Amino acid sequence: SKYKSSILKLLHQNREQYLSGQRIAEQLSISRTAVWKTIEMLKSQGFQVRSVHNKGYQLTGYPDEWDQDMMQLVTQQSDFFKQRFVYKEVSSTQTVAKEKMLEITEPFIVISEIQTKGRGRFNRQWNSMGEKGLWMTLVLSTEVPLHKIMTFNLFLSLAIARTIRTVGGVDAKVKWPNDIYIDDRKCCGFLTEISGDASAIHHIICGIGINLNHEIQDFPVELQQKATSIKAATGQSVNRYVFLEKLLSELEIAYHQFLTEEFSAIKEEYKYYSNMWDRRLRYTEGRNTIEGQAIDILDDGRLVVRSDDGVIHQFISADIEI
Ligand code: BTX
Repeated sequence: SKYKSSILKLLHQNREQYLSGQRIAEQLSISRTAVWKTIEMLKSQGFQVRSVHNKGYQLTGYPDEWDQDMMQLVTQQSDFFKQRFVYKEVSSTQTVAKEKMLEITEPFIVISEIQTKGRGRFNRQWNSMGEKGLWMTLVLSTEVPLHKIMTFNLFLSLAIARTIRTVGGVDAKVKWPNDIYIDDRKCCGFLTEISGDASAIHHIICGIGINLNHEIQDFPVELQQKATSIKAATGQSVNRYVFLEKLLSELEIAYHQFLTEEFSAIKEEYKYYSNMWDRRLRYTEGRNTIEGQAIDILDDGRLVVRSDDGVIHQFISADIEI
């Protein structure tokens, strides 16, 4: 229906209260019958709309599957990401993004309900179950000097952790260099790939996977001791649209900060929210594995670890077992 997006927008923005049919009709200059019909249609598409006599309508629930119109609405809140592509199923949003990137020069996002070949670093699998999480790739086209890129993940981690804390109401910790943990379990991982030449980066292709509404049993057995979602940690489901809306605004802020500031500007905050201190962990980079304690993060983003034999190591990107 031609009124779906505009009515949805009003209901979504006013979801804390009731909106009378009269007011909706007046604001959009349409008939009350058109309002009523559209609301019936929204309900048939999985939106829950409460209607109370003398008060009006309130949006109380959203469809389980990503809804295209709702997605457009949420992702257009900011005009930073100029284009958005929402799919029901793709192999990986990274792959789709890299194809699109050849023709698009402004920041854009790719989201899919399901990924059949979601992947992590080093071609590891990323479990991307439909309707439970957020599987998204951001493409940022900009000239970034090579030496700066290592700190991108650190700015980004804080933005994601902040979103999980505000929307999920749960303590989210950053795990260097590219995961977010809740209660020592992985809740989010992201993957930053770049394209460019020897002197500068032209595109950042960043894939983010966040577990939102999984029960622990939803994960494959091998992940059930290691993974979590906001819902599994708090018992409360997360409204995926509200989460995405907040995340995009946090990502935009973090990206701007990454471009204009040094890591030292957020270093204290990063260290504060990090889950690596004061514990002995196993660090692997390439063929090299050591056990020891993290002691610092340098201004360029490198992690400093003191191994059990007292030797100091610096990592650019390590796997850390929690
Ligand atoms: P990573 O290599 O650090 O983590 C991958 C490892 O995490 C796996 O080997 C497995 O042990 C564990 N794992 C797999 N799936 C999950 C899950 N859903 N929750 C918790 N742990 C899991 C991290 O790589 C980067 C992941 C990026 C995923 C996004 S989703 C959108 C985009 N598209 C795509 O194909 N990848 C990115």
